[in-house]
Amino acid sequence: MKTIIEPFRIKMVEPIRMTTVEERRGFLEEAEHNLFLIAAENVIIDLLTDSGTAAMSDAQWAGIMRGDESYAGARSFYRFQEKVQEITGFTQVIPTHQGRAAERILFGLLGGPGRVIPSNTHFDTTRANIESQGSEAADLVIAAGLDPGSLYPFKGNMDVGRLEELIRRVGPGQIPVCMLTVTNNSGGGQPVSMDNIRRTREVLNRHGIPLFLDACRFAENAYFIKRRESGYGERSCKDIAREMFSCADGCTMSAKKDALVNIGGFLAMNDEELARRARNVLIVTEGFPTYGGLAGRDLEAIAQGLEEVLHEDYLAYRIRTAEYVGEKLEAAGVPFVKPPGGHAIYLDARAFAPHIPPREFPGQAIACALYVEGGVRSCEIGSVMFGRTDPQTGTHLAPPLELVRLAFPRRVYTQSHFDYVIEVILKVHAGRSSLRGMRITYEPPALRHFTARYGYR
Ligand code: P71
Repeated sequence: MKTIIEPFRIKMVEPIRMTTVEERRGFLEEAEHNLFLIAAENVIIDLLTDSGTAAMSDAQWAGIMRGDESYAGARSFYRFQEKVQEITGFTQVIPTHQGRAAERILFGLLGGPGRVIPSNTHFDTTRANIESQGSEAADLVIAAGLDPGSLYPFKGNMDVGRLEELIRRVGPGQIPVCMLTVTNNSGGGQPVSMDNIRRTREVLNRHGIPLFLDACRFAENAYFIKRRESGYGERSCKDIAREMFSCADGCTMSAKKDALVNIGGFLAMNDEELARRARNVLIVTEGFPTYGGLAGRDLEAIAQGLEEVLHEDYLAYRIRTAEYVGEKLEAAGVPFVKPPGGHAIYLDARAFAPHIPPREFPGQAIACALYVEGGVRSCEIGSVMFGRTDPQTGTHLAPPLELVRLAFPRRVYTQSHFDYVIEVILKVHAGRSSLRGMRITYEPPALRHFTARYGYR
């Protein structure tokens, strides 16, 4: 059959509260145009993030009941550790309450002033954790990864030439670790090819630099490799994922994505000495090494989720969802990052609202309009999230892409929900000439998108 269905039945439902355009205008004003500050109850379709928003399976809920809540050495920890070891091959497994806790521990140990940490593209929390250690976060994605229209199949790839150049310029001694984000979230959820992971590895090997995967969406990346890279079509996604991890020395993981849970993460690696130091930090900030800030039940749910996320029927449905939305937007001439990513559709705000310059946050203006029009909550990934003001000149330094991400919670929304989302996007697109630029009226010192306030120009 050609129709790819949601490969699950629904046995528990959560009602959606409907609101009117007028009500939503009021909610947005109360939130000073920051969608993070809107009560979820006042959102109809919540595509703010795919992080921690998955629906768990019956088997995961059963695991929740089985959770062993012993402080030390809980049975649930051993099940979790075994599953992470099976999929990643890394011997040292350290649970954390979410991805950024793993990042903070890793960069706290390896970062420091003068150090540079390259990646294809660091996500916001990763960049913030690197910069808070006084280190520099360098984004070295290939040129196609910055071209929304390019159909290159692996737009998340690292530019290995630029990586070599960086190593030559700053010296390998200043680069304690190199990251690869799979899939590349800030660049449109685009995958990294196995060939590119290997070539990155080879360059790093020559200079004795370890490679860590930011593995949030490792299963979606594995599925793209299966579908797009020659030689992988007949391999299982689990096998491909194992091969991806086998090229790295460790990983940080937000289990809130491809472990299909609502909270959790881990840091994993082979280096026993580094792991010993990481556990010492963990005990101070997160908890004892067999729970790391999580409940035993959370560890059970992660172990089960890591297994389920690699099921091919699930991944086929997952990737098809973004493709489906992409086909409808393409047909209507709405600009978005092509090909569609694994976990989201990213509208190309520069092309969508070319009359609004980056310093007036075109992505934020579109995100606000999607909310007012249809109660659809999305997330700006552009000048709000990654833009900076030059401290010398006061001019706006725009990131390479101005995007609005509509991220898809896993196993939560059906095809008719997405048909509704498409209708809302098309309506906002039809009225795009009336979108107005915005300005920031308040911003915190770091990660400003979470708490900034806005007004219209
Ligand atoms: C996402 C998030 C979480 C988020 C961020 C900003 C606004 C809303 C929601 C988190 C990631 C990620 C990558 C590649 C590390 C983290 C941190 N993403 N690396 O995409 O995408 O993980 O949230 O568990 O701490 O919405 P954490």
